[in-house]
Amino acid sequence: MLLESTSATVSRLLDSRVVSQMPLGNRLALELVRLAANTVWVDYSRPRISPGPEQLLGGSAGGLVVTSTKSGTNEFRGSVFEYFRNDKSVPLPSRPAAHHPTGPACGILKSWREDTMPLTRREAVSLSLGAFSRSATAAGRPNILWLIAEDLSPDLACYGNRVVHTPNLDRLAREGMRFTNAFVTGPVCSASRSAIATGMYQTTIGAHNHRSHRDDGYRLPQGVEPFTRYLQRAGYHTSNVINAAPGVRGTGKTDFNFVTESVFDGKDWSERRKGQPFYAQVNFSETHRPFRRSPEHPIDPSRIVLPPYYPDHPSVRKDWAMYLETLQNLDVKVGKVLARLEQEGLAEDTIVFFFGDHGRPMPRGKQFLYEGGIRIPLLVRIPAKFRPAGYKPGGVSDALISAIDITATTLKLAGVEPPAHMEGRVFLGPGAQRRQFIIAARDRCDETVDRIRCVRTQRFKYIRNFFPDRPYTQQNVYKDVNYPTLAVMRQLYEEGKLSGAAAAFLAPRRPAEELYDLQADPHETRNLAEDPAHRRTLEQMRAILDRWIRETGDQGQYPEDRVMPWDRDRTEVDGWCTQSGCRASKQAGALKVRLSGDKNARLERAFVTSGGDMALEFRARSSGPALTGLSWSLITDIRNPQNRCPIQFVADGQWREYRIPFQAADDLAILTLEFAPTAGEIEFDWIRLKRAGGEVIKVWDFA
Ligand SMILES: [Ca+2]
Ligand SMILES: [Ca+2]
Repeated sequence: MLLESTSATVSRLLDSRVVSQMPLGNRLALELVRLAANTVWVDYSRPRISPGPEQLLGGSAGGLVVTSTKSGTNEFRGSVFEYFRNDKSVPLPSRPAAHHPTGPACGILKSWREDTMPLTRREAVSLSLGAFSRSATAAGRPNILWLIAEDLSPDLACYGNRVVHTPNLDRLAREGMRFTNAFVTGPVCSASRSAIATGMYQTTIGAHNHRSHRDDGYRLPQGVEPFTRYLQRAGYHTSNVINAAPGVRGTGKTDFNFVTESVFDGKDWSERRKGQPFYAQVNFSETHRPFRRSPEHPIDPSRIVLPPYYPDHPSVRKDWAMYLETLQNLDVKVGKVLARLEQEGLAEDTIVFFFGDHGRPMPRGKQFLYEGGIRIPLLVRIPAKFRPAGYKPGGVSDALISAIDITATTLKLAGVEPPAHMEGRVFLGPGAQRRQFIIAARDRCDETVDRIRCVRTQRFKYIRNFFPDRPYTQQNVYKDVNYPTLAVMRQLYEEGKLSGAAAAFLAPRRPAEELYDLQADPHETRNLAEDPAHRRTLEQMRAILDRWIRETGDQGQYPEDRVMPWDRDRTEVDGWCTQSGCRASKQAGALKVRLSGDKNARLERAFVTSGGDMALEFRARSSGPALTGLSWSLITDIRNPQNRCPIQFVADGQWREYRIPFQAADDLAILTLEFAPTAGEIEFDWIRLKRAGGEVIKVWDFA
């Protein structure tokens, strides 16, 4: 309670740089010191009241200013405190006995309330005196349905995209409310979904490294559980729906990065008892790569408006058009699920949430903390009898919302008080809170070790790169053989043809800090971190992040102690990638592939070029395993290549040259060499891609 208004003050400073200083009773001040536990608080306007550790003072002022509120009211009537930290003298925290906060650390979690402020008295009254509380009891409890899309940014027509055709989602937006500033806490499936499932930052619960806990029995911190358990205890039937509607199959995906049981009661709301309210979620696969065409509404690549941080290249336009066509397929399926609700007479009893699990699978999207990675569509349709005051069908809200707030709000709408430790905030109905900022975190994704954090307010985004010596585009096989746009960017960068923000994204290093003014620069292309005019904003954002890291016990500050078994085979040599069953290395001027005998072993290279008659040539040798075939993905069928031809390989240990002619009917995107399931080694001296007329497109000589 006492710490709740920090961000409000920070925000006021950001807005006006005026700080009010009003008297505050000693009791309240001392309580503030006590709550702050290991931190040092200094009275801004009067002599120090901190309990003594002045030796920690010094260095630069963190710039975080705390105003306390008077308990029980929503007015700001406090003194102003300034928080100092000596960056140089505070040692890095040692690894705790457990990887996650338990016991006393949970107390710290409970005190973390800085990201929100209470609504003003008038706002609170207007929301809580609405029809919600009365009708929730009079008309029974609402059913709640989550429609969860993969890898989706707000690229729907109702969010302003003029090329895409999304009538069902647009209708949901008209009948519900559309939120324009919703963000996930992590830009990758398992981290984000673990956070949403618990209402906790993935960094708090140790779920931050992508799929790190699939096989190690990792449990959630004491007291933290999937939010569906609260609904189950309140009498709800919970399901992760598979047969969602005719022709619509939910994936049933959870992708939780922890071990748990009894998250769902079943696989469909039809399994509930008579009269029992339900919570259900449908997980759609569509917008995850590989993309699929939408024959009913083909999208003309020439009409695409590309973000300015991509090169305007025909293949990039085609890749983006495929993403939007896939999104149209998602829209059709969402329409069918909503139609089922109506046919079953449930539409007027069911609150529907639609959102993405993180942003679009494109460079600077998924796995990054730019808007493309963390900003998601969020539509919430509440039937008339459950609508809280202030909720307007067809309305649009630019309130800052974190995906973990969807969790807390769902509980609240179901009449369940979110538990005190939950970091998500209620954003609709009684007890609604307004965020002053959201925080997002990215840690290891697949084989790619990274740590990035961001703070985003309505106007600014602050990004901290903990590994500035590594490129944004360090090796990540998943992205390198799935994103043709990334392949195009790599190729153009190599040729010196990339400029501006696109070139910065491919650079060998990155800045330690980034600051963007999203009002002036919504695509985050002008880093203001070094701009003296924004020095104070930078310091304030830094301080917010520092405090969040400390208070939530951000687990990303501790290195991981093992390599995930499924990441070991992800290797890359000059862009030639392996994922399972083999490893690539460069030795004596050759690419050497060591095969384990796995039947899925492949060597893949993303290379984007216009289609036509061409040939892959290579010089190779092996005294055991054989190459069996070449397949080539076009930009329209990535990961589902329709084209393959066999290779007559001679495994006699001698160097031999091979030539495999093939025809690419559209832009070539990925070349895949397939191996027989035999353990051993194959070496490639060089590989060449040529046009049928003899023009050499690309040579890899592994020098
Ligand atoms: Ca996803
Ligand atoms: Ca060579």
